[in-house]
Amino acid sequence: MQTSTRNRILEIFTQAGNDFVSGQKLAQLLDCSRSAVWKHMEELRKEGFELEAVRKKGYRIKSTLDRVTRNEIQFGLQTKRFGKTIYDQETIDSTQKLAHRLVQEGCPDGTVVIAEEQTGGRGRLQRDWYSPKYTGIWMSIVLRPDLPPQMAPPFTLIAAVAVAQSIEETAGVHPEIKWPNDVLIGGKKCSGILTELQADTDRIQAIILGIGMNVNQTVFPEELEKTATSLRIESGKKIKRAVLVQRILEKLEKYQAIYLKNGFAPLKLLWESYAVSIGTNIIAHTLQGDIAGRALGITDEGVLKLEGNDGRLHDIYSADIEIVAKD
Ligand code: BTX
Repeated sequence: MQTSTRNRILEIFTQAGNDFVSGQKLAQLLDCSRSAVWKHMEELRKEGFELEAVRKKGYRIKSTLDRVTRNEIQFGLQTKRFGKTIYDQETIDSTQKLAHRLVQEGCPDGTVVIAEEQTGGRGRLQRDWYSPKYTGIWMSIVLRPDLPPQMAPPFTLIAAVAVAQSIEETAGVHPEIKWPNDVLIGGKKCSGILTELQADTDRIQAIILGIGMNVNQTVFPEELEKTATSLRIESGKKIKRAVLVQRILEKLEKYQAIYLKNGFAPLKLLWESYAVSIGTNIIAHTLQGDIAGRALGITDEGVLKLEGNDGRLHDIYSADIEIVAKD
């Protein structure tokens, strides 16, 4: 079956929600014969969709598993481009690595690489990212905006907003964003974002947004016990990961469009509503050394403004932020 037909069928069922769609209606919407509809449905069944077919009512797709497969994500996804191409894997070293390769092969804007488990998941500066099987979201999204490289940094902040909002809507807990790339609940990290770039001197080739999120874990290894948390621990609920992925993709598509049209300023307000480190005393651990002071805010370019304890103003482009005290 052609990808466009497949995506169209999934869109029709997404709109129908829990309702049945008759064979006749499908034939009409797809502009094909009833027997072609039947063939398409059989192909979907072979792909692993659980289909209910009831005489005189039609078809309905059931989604029951907590898996982050292409099928589970695309059924219910309300986007135009994001997540229309998905590479799903049971086990992978790092979704970032595969995404980088796909960029070289010319994959489209909004391509997603997702895995049930990563054996070599990584954070910034090649730090390890713990990615156990069937419990979290380990995905990379390829963005291909037509922009110069200096406009890339706000994408980390935009992704953090998309992640925080999706958590709020799905788990009903209030997350906070710690500049630039951590999403916390109650001071503990539940999600991290890794933004990587492939670019020429004047044009972005692709932004590869790596999103890691602890969703249904109930325990963590000793070294992360004090600093990490999951949505399940915080909300007491088991969360369907594919639904979270759908919300993140929908918001990212929307916010990328806003950024391309109006810049970062309108999104900055949204980011600030989740920001935990602004207005507090912090230590910025940068590659050039530590700077202690007060975080004043971020610029329209996503740069952190820090007033050092000696009164000097600093522009921080990249750092690990330690929150010292809240006023
Ligand atoms: P980061 O460098 O800000 O954070 C990494 C640090 O976070 C680690 O050194 C460790 O202390 C802590 N940590 C490791 N794993 C977890 C976890 N599961 N939960 C909470 N804390 C943890 C953050 O980097 C960016 C992480 C991006 C991960 C995604 S997953 C999909 C994609 N593929 C890939 O290899 N990386 C990205």
